[in-house]
Amino acid sequence: MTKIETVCIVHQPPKILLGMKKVRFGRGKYNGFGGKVTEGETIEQTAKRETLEEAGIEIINPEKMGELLFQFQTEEPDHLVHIFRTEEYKGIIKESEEMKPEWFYTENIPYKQMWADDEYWLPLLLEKRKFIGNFIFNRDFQIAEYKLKEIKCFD
Ligand code: 6U4
Repeated sequence: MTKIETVCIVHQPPKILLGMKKVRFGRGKYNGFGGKVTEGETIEQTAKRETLEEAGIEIINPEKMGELLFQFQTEEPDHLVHIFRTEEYKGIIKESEEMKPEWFYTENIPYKQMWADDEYWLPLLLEKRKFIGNFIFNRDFQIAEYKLKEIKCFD
């Protein structure tokens, strides 16, 4: 069963907001805010809800930039992740039980402490380019194979 999830990157050039994931899947990695799409919710609603829960902020006009399928050579199910970018938000950034938010200059993104795929697609997102792709991870969570392509828009 594929897990359908979101990731949202707050991008206010020259900085981006990431969160250090403190629990469960992806623990110890910096990532955008996000989580599973629940029943009756649109994907954009999930992106908003999860960013509010994890970073305490209300994102304004998030734009979908990517759709990525992550597959594993372990028991981990596939993850289909919808990636959003937003520039504006309301509220005050706050640490949650799941995430510790932190701003980074885009020239200083901590790729070594992120999912291995991020260094492939995050530069595209920062240039406001849209993309689709898939990544296959080995048992050490390194990339065994991948495909990534830029697209003009989502159907
Ligand atoms: P529960 O609800 O307890 O299962 P948890 O296991 O913590 O939650 P969740 O819902 O926070 O997982 O979702 C995992 C998050 O990680 C989602 O925002 C999607 C994101 N993610 C998964 N694989 C990723 C990858 N390869 N690269 C990336 N983000 C990824 O940048």
